[in-house]
Amino acid sequence: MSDVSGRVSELRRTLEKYSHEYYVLDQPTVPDAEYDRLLRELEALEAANPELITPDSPTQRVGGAPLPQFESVQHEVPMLSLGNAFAEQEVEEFDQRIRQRLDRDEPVSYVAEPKLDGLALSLLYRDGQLVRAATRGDGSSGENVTLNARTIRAIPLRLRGEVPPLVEVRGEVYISKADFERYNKSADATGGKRFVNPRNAAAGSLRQLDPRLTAQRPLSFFAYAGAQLSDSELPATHGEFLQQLREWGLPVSPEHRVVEGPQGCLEYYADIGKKRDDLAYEIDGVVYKVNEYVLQRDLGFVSRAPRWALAHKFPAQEELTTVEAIEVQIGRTGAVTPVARLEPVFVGGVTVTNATLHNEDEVKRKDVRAGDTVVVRRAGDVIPEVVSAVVERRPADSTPFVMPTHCPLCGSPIVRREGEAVSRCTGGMICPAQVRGGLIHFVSRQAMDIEGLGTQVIDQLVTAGLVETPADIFLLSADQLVELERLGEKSAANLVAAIETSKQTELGRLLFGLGIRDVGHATARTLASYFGSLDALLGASVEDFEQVPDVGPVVAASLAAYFSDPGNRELLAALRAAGVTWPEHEPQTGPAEGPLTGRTFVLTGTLSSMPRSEARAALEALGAKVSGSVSKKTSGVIAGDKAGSKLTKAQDLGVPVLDEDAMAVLLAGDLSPIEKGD
Ligand code: 9MJ
Repeated sequence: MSDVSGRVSELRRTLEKYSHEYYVLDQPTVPDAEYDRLLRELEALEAANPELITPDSPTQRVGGAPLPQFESVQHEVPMLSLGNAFAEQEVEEFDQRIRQRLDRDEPVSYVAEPKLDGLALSLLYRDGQLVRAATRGDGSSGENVTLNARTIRAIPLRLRGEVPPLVEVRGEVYISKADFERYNKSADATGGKRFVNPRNAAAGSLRQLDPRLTAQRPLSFFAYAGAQLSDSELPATHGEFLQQLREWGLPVSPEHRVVEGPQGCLEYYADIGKKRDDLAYEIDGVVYKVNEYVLQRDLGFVSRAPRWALAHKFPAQEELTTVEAIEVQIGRTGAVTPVARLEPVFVGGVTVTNATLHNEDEVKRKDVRAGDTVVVRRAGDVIPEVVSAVVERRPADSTPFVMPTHCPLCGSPIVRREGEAVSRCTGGMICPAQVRGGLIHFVSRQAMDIEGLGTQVIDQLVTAGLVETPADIFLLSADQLVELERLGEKSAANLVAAIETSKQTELGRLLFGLGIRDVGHATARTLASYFGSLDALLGASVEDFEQVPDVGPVVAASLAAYFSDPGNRELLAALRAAGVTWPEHEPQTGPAEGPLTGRTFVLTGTLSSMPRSEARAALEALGAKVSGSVSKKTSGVIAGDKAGSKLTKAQDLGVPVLDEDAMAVLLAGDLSPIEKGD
């Protein structure tokens, strides 16, 4: 028995250590699978020995039946709100008010913290044990969400080290951007309800009456304040207290910093603003707090907000506006994108007049209509999008969006292939939108890189009938260009020079510029170095293309279709005739010869024996090709931990699925794992 109880204690200690490394130190030392394995072992031991179960055991996070309603909790110390500022000047004024009140000339130290956009939570620890969790509510009383908070692994059930008998910790429950995306993706796949934004996701998840539902939501937590602590239990500064919280085992944002004066605050604001898109979670601004607790006390409160803190918000990333119309845009590949024309609105720091609606299904899913009041979002440099329509404000006579049946520009039919999300104009090169898009792409930086040939000049050249195909660009003269509106002699001469320079190019740039479906600039470069010359590409078959690293059956088919099309071959001949040149070399020697020559494998999931790159190199060294997508011709799919859709596809197609042991057999040159039926 004592052996069992010893193992139980050891498992709990180890599991707590792993959680701490993961959530507090942000330095996991073992894969999730190891954590899960130990947790299952502990669960089994506790099931066989129920007398060993303690409330702070990591197995006891989810428990209890759904509540009929949340109990109300009176906050012993009110949970305050924060004064808001948007402008720099308001930050200066905040600091001035503080120094005036403190009658102080020298600069004040502040702790600057990211302002998380989630839901505020109070955690009460008695003798180090979590005994109560409550939402902020109206600040005086909130809801008792203890059972739900216990399911959040970032919240310790027990604090570490020396802890005062009573500690209240406050912080923010949030969902990381990645978890939010993942959740919505899986909601889409299962027909579940999506979350509108990470904040709603966090709030909605924490306020579930059934803790088992909360447990399934990927909630996280950062601590940023304490309450109910006596002076002797507190360090002198807030900066030190945040460190104390970390030592107690609570996750604290690593982004906080001690800064001097309003200048330091503003520098921090600018720095975080730059990092914002790269942070794992959403923030809506920063919070400045006077660092020294004696000064905080002297400053006190005004109405419900502390005088010693200020929330400096970023410009709103979501605003309301109205949709004036929904129009469609035709891209260079003919893709038809519905776009909402908006009543101009200032959001995310710029004025937005258009927002993409992505595709037909997306418009249907959001049911956005002309005349609707909508929530528009612009986050960072991401293109603005319509988040949702406010149905209550919908005009009575509104009608749902209908995808046009014909291209508004060339009149060709718009079709949507089965299984695809995009609708496409079938006009090809008779569609001016596709011609224009193709030309803009052709001259772009990663393609032919013709400086001075912007969208406006291209529009003028097309309208004037001077350019129909990319090859025509290289036949333009300065005399022709001067005829264009707004193009002076100097600009015309510069443009002719830029066009001339661009003729000496690289095969990869040209290939990318052609705009072959599914061929991005990385693939274009790989193709160029693999084949070495345009003639080698013109002579290649689908099978040849499939031999190229990273080229799967879909891309190979696009390439074969492109290079066999007479119009495209004519264009390439015209480009060569117009003087476009590039260095060429012999085709790369094929893959290594070995027992796996002629076999294609797909790697998926996480391998535990070696990194994927190593497995790939080992397979290729034996002559195999490693592809990114599964087809009937795939010889085998090697599936590691958490393999996803590729594994499912292999099973559907009857392609052999290999585990890591089978891969080891294969790497020893033994083909038995992929030899079916014998
Ligand atoms: C957030 N939301 O990130 C406070 N907050 O401090 C931070 N909120 C706060 N501090 C006192 N970092 C009241 C609210």
